[in-house]
Amino acid sequence: ANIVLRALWLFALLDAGLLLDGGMLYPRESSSREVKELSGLWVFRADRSPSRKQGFDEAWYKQRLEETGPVIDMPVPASYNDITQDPAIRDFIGWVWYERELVVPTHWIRDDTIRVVLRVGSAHYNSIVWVNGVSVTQHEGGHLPFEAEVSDVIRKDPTGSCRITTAVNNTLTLETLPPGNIQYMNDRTRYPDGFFVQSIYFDFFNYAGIHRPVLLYTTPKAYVDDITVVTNFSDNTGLVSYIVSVKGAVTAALKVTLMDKQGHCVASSNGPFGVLKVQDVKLWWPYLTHENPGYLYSMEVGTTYEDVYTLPVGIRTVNVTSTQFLINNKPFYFHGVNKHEDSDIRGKGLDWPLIVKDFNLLKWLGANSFRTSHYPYAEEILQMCDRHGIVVIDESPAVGIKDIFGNASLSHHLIVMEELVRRDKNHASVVMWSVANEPASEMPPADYYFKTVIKHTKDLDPTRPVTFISSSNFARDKGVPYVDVICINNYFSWYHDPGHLEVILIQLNTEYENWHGKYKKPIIQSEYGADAVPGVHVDPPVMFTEEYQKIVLQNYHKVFDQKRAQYLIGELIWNFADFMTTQGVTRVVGNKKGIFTRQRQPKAAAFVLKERYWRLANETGRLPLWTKYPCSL
Ligand code: BDP
Repeated sequence: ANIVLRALWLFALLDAGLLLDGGMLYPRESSSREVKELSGLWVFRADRSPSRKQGFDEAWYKQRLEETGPVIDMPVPASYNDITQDPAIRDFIGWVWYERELVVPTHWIRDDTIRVVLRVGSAHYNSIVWVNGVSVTQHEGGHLPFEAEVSDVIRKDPTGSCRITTAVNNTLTLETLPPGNIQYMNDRTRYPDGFFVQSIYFDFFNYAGIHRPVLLYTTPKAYVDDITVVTNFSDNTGLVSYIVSVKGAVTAALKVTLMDKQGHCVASSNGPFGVLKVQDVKLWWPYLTHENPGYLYSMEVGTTYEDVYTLPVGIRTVNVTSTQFLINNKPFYFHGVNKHEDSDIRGKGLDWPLIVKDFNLLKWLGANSFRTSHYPYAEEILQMCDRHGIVVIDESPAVGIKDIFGNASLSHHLIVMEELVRRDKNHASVVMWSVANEPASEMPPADYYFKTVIKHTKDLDPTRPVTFISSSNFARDKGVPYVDVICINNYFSWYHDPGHLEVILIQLNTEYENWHGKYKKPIIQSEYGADAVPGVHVDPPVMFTEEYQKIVLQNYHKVFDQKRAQYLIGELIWNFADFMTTQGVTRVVGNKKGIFTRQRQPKAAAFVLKERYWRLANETGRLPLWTKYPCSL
């Protein structure tokens, strides 16, 4: 019955009143689609005028940017903040302008059956895009992609020359996600003329710019606009329910083929929705729970008008009980990390060497999961998770929501959840949505606010549990009744009772008993940790040393080991690596709670965690064959 219900839900989606129009499939090349990546050097100019509006007043988008004034080189993707030697660029607030010129292939111009789409993987935060001086799209919020069809605009110039201008503004207000506030300091005896600061309520540097690849891609006029899959299995049979939406054709016959890794067809179907049955299914398993984790099929969707799109599909189920998290009906214990998109020079810019290094470190550590604290990560990272079997708690950018629960914030939050689910719904690795981090949910309006956001998320995707990340106010927390899994952050012996390692056992125990006693839901320790400045040693331990960080972890682990026999279903260290923050008296060149440095070298705590995670994997999972005799252990 469950299977039928899931399939029915999918079909009901066809009619659902979604706020967003259209799909957001990851751009992939196929026999019918070309992709032109625009990564590399762009031209850049920050609008330093006091109003930050000079660019609009002078319509910089109407000409080449270098004709408007001084420009500099800027790599894309990357945050602009750490690229130059100019502190005013590092700390810049307001509009910056990017430009890239290119020539599009002649057949894109001549063949008007080709649809050309411009896509931005993400830009922080508010963006406006022009092509050859014509405004083509606008998007609010970072971390998520947006796109626009630009066929007509580029065809106006038969030479195919194409000038892409993007204005990006990193200003955060009470109605953006994350929220922020601009404060003007008008006391001229204390601050210079025009002085203002951007207040933020989150603990990472507010990097800005074009953070993920910009590209042009093509589709035929009638094209596959969106695909939704929901998977299930019974005994040896895998079930893939799907819906395909095609745009640009009144009727389109569809052929859907599911192929295994060897390229053999294992199931096929016709029509815009259906259920594919896979005999002798190879399920998608997390890393360290199976010899062959992260198994992906390929679902090839083809239309009679000859658009072809291939989606990777992992077949697995997710369920939650009052004490367990089940993947493929087996209890799953999260032993993983919280990350940031953050590194030297690039800031939050997507960087392949960094991504691959981080996955190698996750595997070295024996981590089977991470949370995308505190915003959606690049799709390329989620694709790696699918392939390597790294389980993901996918978080929205709602971090630092204090007393801002008004209608405008709420509507924006709903749209962001919709953009997030639309983008990530087909990733096997994504097993739970997190709607916010540490909201001030003890405030009365938070009840309606979180009830609405969580309900909307469940309507969008009834197949995954939903949570938000709490910060230890169990008695007052208004949103918790609506979540499926309780996720808690706490920093005993750090922010509370600093220096007193001996409080951890009792305080953590009390915390868990309170939460579970009241709500009867499984618990994930979604953050815990301590800052350690690498290379600083004191024994007996004191705060900020590598020794102190180690003992904080070890004391937490004692309680984890008692509670995981009962209802604790996971532990995620804060943080995988050191990361940059706003300057402040508690931050010594950034947050140092990483078990790796920002350059990805291990601190002492990394070895503690590695030993533990491999032990947990041995107890709870099945190690892949190649790890039976790992030379590095
Ligand atoms: C937690 C926040 C996280 C911070 C961490 C810390 O969720 O963003 O970086 O505290 O202070 O409460 O290190």
